[in-house]
Amino acid sequence: MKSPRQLRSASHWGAFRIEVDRGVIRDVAPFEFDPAPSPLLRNAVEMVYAPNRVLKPAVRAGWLKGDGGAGRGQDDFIEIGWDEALDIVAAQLARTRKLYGDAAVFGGSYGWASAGRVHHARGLLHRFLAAGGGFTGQETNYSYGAAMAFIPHVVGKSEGMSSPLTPLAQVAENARIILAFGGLPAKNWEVQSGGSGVHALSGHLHTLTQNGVRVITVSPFRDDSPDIPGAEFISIRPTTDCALILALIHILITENLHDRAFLATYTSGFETLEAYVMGTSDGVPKTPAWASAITGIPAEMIAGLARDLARQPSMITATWSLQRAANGEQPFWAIISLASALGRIGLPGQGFGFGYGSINGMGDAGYKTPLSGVPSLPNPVTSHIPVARITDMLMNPGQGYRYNFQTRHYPDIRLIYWAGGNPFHHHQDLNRLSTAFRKPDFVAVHEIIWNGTARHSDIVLPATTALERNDIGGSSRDPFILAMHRAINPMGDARNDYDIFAALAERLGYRKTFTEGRTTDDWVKRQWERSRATLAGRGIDTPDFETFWEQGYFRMPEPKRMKTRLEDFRADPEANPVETATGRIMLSLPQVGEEGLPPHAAWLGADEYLGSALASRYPLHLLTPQPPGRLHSQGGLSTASGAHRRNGYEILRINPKDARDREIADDDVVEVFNDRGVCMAVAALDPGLCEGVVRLPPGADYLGSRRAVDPVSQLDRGSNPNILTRDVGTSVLGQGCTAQSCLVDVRLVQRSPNPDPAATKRMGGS
Ligand SMILES: Nc1nc2c(c(=O)[nH]1)N[C@H]1C(S)=C(S)[C@@H](COP(=O)(O)OP(=O)(O)OC[C@H]3O[C@@H](n4cnc5c(=O)[nH]c(N)nc54)[C@H](O)[C@@H]3O)O[C@H]1N2
Ligand SMILES: Nc1nc2c(c(=O)[nH]1)N[C@H]1C(S)=C(S)[C@@H](COP(=O)(O)OP(=O)(O)OC[C@H]3O[C@@H](n4cnc5c(=O)[nH]c(N)nc54)[C@H](O)[C@@H]3O)O[C@H]1N2
Ligand SMILES: [Mo]
Repeated sequence: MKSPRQLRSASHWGAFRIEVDRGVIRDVAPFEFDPAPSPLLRNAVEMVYAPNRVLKPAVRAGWLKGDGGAGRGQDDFIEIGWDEALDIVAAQLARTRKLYGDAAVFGGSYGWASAGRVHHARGLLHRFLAAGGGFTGQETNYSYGAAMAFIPHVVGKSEGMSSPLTPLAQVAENARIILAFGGLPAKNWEVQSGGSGVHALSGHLHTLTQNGVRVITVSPFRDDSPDIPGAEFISIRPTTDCALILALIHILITENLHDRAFLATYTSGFETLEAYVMGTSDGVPKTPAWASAITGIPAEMIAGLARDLARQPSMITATWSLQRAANGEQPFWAIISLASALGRIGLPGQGFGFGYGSINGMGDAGYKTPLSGVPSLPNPVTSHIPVARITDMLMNPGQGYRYNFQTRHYPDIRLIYWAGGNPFHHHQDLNRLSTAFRKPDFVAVHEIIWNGTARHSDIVLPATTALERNDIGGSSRDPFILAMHRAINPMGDARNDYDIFAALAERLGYRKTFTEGRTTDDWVKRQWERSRATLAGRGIDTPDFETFWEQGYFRMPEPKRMKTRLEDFRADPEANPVETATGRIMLSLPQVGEEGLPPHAAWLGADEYLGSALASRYPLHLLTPQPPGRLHSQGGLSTASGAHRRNGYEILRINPKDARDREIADDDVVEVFNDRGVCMAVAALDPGLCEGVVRLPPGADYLGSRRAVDPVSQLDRGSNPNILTRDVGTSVLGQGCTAQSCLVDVRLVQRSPNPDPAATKRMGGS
């Protein structure tokens, strides 16, 4: 493919231009149309040259000795040649399929990989394994898995978690209040899956400010509130939002502020919810005073908020993190119930929508930018699991479990294949996962970084990064389709995931099925042609491939006004019913009752939160929000990520009072611990954090290996909080990840070598 004059590429954290000098990337510059380029931009380049880059195929020493997997995560690796490596992987796949069947191959391989859509590692792995007979996969996601499974039962399939939100521009125009559970944290808008040309949050915030919309954040952390004049903040104890929302509904009912006509026409089951909220069904009225004791929010403030919402047009949103907790289905169901009681669903810019604070591009104008990767092939195996149940699956083959109103059974996994994800970043209770990963006969990983997942494999195959291959990036919610030019030759012996799979398929006798005779560059051109065809169908002209490739981007025209969510349903509920059992929004679901849960949104508490029994032993609630400075574990050693570390450790935010109780000062090295494990961090006192709450972003490497001693302290412990988080599904409804339901305590390990006198004084003060 011809190289353009200006080299360009994209990452999940934005598009950029590249300066190359004699085969080395010298610098990157922001995409010229991005109004707010991300400070993470250089991460893409720093990952290419990272000191822990995987450069050659390598096999685990213990595997060569036939240790049955016992040394995974601990062993040394021995570099081997590509032919030998590919022979090993092909032979192990063939053996597993023959002896144990195709379901014994686990290829779920959850993970973000890189931005380009052709070289999407997980999609390519699925295609490769499907063509070879099939595999056990993973469904839903870590982001909003519980809601993804459950919310369609409440509002219908096409109004589920993947459908577009009401554009924020319409919200700004029509709503007077945005009630944002979890706020609109700027750090989350740095990234967008697939890459983006525009970082849109600052623009939206400007419009909201101009239109005088009240943005009310409810969160345990003040910084989640956007940095705009007049932004309001209500501090709440983590994972107690559902209690607050029920109390808001209680006020609406008692003060007759609820929209009875809306409830009667557009919803079903309100009476059941009402009986619970008023306490007639369980003897506990969900009053503001009741909610205040759970949430820590003054009762008068709750009542005032309910009255404000009843008076003014509103949009109610929550970050996805709210449902990444025990019974995480409940706060989302409660929000839909509250929005129904307010009766504003389907009116322009009003109602509810989840995730405005979660990721770049939410609430876009409705671009529907068409992008596609190498197509999937049908998977003949149906034993897939809800994504976050991986350790349970590995530990308990054959065991039955309830999920999404079905009984399923875990398959018996003998081979794990991972490409483009880092379970030793993303999963909970990592010491348990580490044990589980030693069970299968064989583990193969494609990686670009020597991380916890690579070290838990038997063979690591070095993959290229996006800057070493041609691709096309972008997101359906961004106005740009982005050319991703190969800037340099592959580092070391790295190969494209696609070429690795093609070589394996060759050995296994199905190369043609996998490649269809195409090279990766053929696929890049073909994917552009597919986008073109889709756009032609919408009457949008596009240039030919060569012109697009030289230009480096294609900008979508501004779309026509997009509808507010459920606008058609509101206009005519008979003609446009929602796809639920009653054709209406279901505030009560009898089949939830059959699962042993209340049949309506309910406050169920949790084993781990500030009000649970365990809080007497572990009195701090640990939140593990998305990391600023990097995407999950990607770019962990980058400069931008380093700006959020101190002395080699991640920063643990702690309320000054909780710090004082433990004689901890700013910059002290601390241990964060519970019964599941311990990790280390540097303390930062932060009065913006709710008392009893600590905050440590995930993404640090899992150092459950003697290869990875901490670079500064030489202590063999890192800052990976997923050592501490719990690995139990949200509930039988969604079986999502519950990382946010986690109690810990913190103790001082080492005084800061250079204490900041001002910080010490601050501590002694308040
Ligand atoms: N405690 C806690 N845990 C969480 C969360 C939380 O909020 N709290 N959030 C969860 C969420 S929402 C998510 S989405 C997950 C994210 O979890 P992941 O998506 O697994 O995290 P990443 O670090 O992005 O992992 C991508 C991996 O792919 C590798 N990679 C990148 N490009 C390529 C490529 O082209 N080829 C190959 N072969 N490899 C490549 C990277 O080096 C990296 O190791 O984490 C979840 N975990
Ligand atoms: N910089 C950066 N941005 C990212 C990512 C990244 O890795 N790096 N990952 C992306 C991905 S994959 C995803 S899925 C999204 C996830 O998006 P989210 O799930 O929305 O992200 P979080 O940071 O976990 O949570 C947002 C905020 O919710 C608040 N919060 C936590 N628990 C509670 C609670 O119980 N109640 C209330 N009211 N608030 C609470 C936290 O203070 C937190 O700052 O982020 C995306 N954005
Ligand atoms: Mo996510």
